[in-house]
Amino acid sequence: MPRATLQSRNGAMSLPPRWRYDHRGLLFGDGIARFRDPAWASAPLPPFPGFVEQPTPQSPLPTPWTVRPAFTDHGGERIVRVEIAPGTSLYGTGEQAGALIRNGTRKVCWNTDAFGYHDKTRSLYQSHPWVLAVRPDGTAFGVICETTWRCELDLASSDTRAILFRCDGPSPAVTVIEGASPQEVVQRLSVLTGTMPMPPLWALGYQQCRWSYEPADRVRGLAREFRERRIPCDVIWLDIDYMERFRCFTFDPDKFPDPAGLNTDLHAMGFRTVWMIDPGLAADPEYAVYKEGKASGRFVRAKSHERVSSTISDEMAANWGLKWVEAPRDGGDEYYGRVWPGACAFPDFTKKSTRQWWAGLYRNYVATGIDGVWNDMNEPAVFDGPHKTMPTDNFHEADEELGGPGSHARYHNIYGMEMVRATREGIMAAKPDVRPFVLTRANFLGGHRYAATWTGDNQAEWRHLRWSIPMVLNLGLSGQPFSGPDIGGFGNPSTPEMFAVWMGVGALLPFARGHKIKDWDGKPMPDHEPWSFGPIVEETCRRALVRRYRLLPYLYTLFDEASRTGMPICRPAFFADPTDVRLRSVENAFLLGGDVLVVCGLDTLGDLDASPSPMPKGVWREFEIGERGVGAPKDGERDPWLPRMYLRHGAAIALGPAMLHTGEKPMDPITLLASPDDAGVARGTLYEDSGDGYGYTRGEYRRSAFEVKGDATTLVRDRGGVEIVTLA
Ligand code: MIG
Repeated sequence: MPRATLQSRNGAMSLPPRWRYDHRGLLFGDGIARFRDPAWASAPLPPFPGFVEQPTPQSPLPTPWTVRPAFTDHGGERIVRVEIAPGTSLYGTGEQAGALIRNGTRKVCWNTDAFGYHDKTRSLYQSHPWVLAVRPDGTAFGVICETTWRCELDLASSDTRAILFRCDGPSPAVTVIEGASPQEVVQRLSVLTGTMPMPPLWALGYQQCRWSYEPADRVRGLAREFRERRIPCDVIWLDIDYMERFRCFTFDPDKFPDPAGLNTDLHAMGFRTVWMIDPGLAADPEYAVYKEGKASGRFVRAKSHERVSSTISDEMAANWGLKWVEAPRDGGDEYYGRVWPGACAFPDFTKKSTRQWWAGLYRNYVATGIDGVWNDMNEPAVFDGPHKTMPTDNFHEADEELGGPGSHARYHNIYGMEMVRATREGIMAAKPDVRPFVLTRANFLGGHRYAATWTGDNQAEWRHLRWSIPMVLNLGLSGQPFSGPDIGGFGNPSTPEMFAVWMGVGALLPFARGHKIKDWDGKPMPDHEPWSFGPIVEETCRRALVRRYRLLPYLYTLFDEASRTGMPICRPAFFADPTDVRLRSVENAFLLGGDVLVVCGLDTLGDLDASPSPMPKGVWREFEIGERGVGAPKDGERDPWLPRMYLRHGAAIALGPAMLHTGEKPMDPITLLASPDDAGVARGTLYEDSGDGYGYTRGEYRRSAFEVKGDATTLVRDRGGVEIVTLA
């Protein structure tokens, strides 16, 4: 029985709590067990929306089973404590700035529009009540605190021998995942939370964004400039200013009089387009979408004091000091919050019928040739709301599938996830033959099933550039493999050097998009395109993107793996050897898949004082990828701004030709880059399909495990050649 004291949210210390253990625990699959507070055992367990489906118990716990959460109540919160052995390294916790290793940090799961965030910011845009723990011996476990309510992940308690969760709302069930390695735990997490569906190949290309490219002719000019300068790019993004007075699903008649024509022109140049849609709908009786929504009662309701909570009796609520207010099913008025268009109403995405209505709005919209959708501000961000969001006593009509009618306090953290779920369904219904692409700012554990993400409004500062890597890594360790930062930094002007270095790093992260804020210091922000900083930076950007495009066959293979197994695309260096504790906090280097190690020079990351990070054991051979040549870099030929790349001993990866966009030509010929092991053999995998559509679900793909030995390979392809380059 742990004797540590507990600190409550206001910092007060109290007597050692009385911890309760679930001595039953139930096994839900290989290494997956669920526990409940025995004092809550008679309360119905609400569904947990992070899961694909609510798991069913398979058997009692096997013995031995070491990780057993303890439960208590304290200061009106439900507290879960999971003991950790000394030397345990903690990761996950979703989206948070700062160090890769999360020991000593606190995070509050409460989706927040966190403009200007930094490493002390407790709540960013997404919530993942999930901690991954890697023991000193390299075995691992993970803990899911099954709540959608506000929840603090306290890894900095005076009780440092424990992971603590402090939750609002009813006592959560807690799922523990055991594994022989962190890789196994992360893959088992995806058994519960699902995997990312395969995106279209074009979404792996470089993407150019800014707030906002306008009017339409500027967008055309931007597209032409990419092609004229021969800088690879697949996607151009349209931020809010394309809308008519910020009304979603409309186009400004002066600036964007012919969106279909614009999309056609961009498609002809080999570009795809992604356009923004926000959740807030102008509460303007003349605005058709709002009128329709109001008439059919689609919106979140404002406060009412009656409770309709069905899961907890009044007696239990009083016993455990619960303090929330629930609104009646039929009660209250439409809630209005101020966002871009002024007063807005917000669709209640917790209802299937509302999601279907919302999905239907995309039909005419994407018929203009829009390829992907960007859902922003879906925490939801509300300019005049408490803590920049809705009041917690707003009311959602939520279906039973999510837990039934309840307060915003209960559904806040999944608002964004339920929105992108609807958006994805809408695009799929409108374009049944292509794979949807949705980018979201807010999300929740499991939300990678619906949308990719970016790390929100970062700043053009060296520390933000450095945080890009651990943020993407911890999102990957929390189930979201498809993420990246705003390359160049969203706020503040970038320096030329910072921009070049950021492009080099960003080009090797799963989602690669340059983006920039509209104004700065009351003045319009200067452009931040790859050529905006003169020819030297432009050449570095081109080299960075040539690397990415030639790596696409390997990268696409990693997306295939992530979509089947839940393995992240970018992985922390310690995945190379989880028993090597020296690697636990390496964050200027990361693994791209299992075979490529990317090392960013600390000097290039602006961190001159840090000491160099250790390399994983074994032979890692450096390589460079140029427009034509591939192989070991020669001294004096390296671009000092770009990260170095190393290939694992015994690995072979598939590279494609240089191209300006993914649809320019087939991936021919394939170049196999090999780093032979002591027996002279290198092994790899290549996944190939048509790059879009659903043929791959009907067997129209090829996944080849191949070998390279000398100048021979077992890789078979129908067309195009196979060239072999061996690193000696
Ligand atoms: O209040 O649409 O994070 O990427 O450019 C700002 C304008 C709203 C926030 C997003 C940012 C986007 C911006 N949006």
